[in-house]
Amino acid sequence: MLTAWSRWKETPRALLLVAGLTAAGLMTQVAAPEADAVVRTAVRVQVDSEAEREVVRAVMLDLWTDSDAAPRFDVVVDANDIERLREEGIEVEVLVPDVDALAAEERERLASAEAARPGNWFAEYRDYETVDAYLDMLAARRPAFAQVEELGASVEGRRIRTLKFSTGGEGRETIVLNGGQHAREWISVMATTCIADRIVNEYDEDRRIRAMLDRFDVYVAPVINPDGYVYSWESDRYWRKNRRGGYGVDLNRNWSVGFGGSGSSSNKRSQIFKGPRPFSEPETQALRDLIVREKTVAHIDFHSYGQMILYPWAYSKTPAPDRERLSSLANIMASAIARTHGKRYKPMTGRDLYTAGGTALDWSYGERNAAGYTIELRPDGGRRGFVLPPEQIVPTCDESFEAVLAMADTLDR
Ligand code: 0X9
Ligand code: ZN
Repeated sequence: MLTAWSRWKETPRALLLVAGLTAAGLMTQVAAPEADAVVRTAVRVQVDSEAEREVVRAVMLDLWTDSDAAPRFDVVVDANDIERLREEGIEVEVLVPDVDALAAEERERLASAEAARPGNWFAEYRDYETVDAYLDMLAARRPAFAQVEELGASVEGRRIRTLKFSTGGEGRETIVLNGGQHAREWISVMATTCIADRIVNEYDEDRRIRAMLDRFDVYVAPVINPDGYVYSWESDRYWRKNRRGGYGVDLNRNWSVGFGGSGSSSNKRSQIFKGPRPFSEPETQALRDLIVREKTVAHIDFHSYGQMILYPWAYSKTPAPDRERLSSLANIMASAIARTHGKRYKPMTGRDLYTAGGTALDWSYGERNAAGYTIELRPDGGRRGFVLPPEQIVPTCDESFEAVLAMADTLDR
């Protein structure tokens, strides 16, 4: 019997409306951090009018989270501008007094002997080379069903690789999981690598993993943006985009559905620079080609932060034709997460958070009719933002893996 879930692939293609070119949205112009020039402070602002929003935009150095729904969002400003914002009547809560000091503290920790010590690999963040080598180690452990595959190469020529899990069977439906579209969102790299680790190391004991692989091929690609990731380790902890031309393209604005619409920018300096045309970047091409080549029924693009499960559309207010199913699957994942360590991840459409044109989830759904999600991992707030304490890698992996298993189980019905 065909259930709602197994009929997923037969739903007629969504009619895609090109989002109106309202440039107002998220035109963030981001200044490069000048060495030692200013103390950069992450703050949560509460704005009560478009005019106040403009005041914040005018002074902000970086945008950490945005929200159209709530009048609150997290930005980085010069510490000297905080008083000015308050004088304008804007509520300002300091989240990280000195974001560069926080990054320096993390860098020191990573350089310490303790971080280098073998033991639990997931007790600390790992750099690109180490993650890439770990994929080979995982594949070697279970060659019967795990292989490493090269998906392509980045702008600077680094390889973009994925683990492929397949226990056989021709033309299986496929689940694609990726991390690291955004360089600074390190937890997305670690959580996806850890999900792959669980599949390899717990396959024999966990019948839910076996059930998933009996039914689906699963791809896990932890570092879609290797150049940006390396740059965030070596030069600028808060780098988001790829490294095209030194300015970078926001890979999560470079997909073709809603490309160039509201919530993306034509300005190279913007954090949400969309690039010259859809799929202009080898990193988005690599992931797209995998999703197209396989019978992809679900795609989760992991990000941070905010603890949210976002489903289509991100680019438009129009409800997605499969909105009910997308939302019920998001609720199922949120419950699985909550049961793990009690963390609340809020399900909503991408658009409910803020409009974003050219994102991966909209493309996977709109072009491939797959269940497309962005999961924003920990933390929930900006107290440390992208610099999540390493003790939280494993619990974040626990809850993400539960979400993936719950999704696979639901899709199987
Ligand atoms: O803006 C993004 O690309 C994602 N958030 S992040 O803070 N990790 O950069 C969210 C994309 C999903 N879509 C919408 N929120 N509209
Ligand atoms: Zn992101």
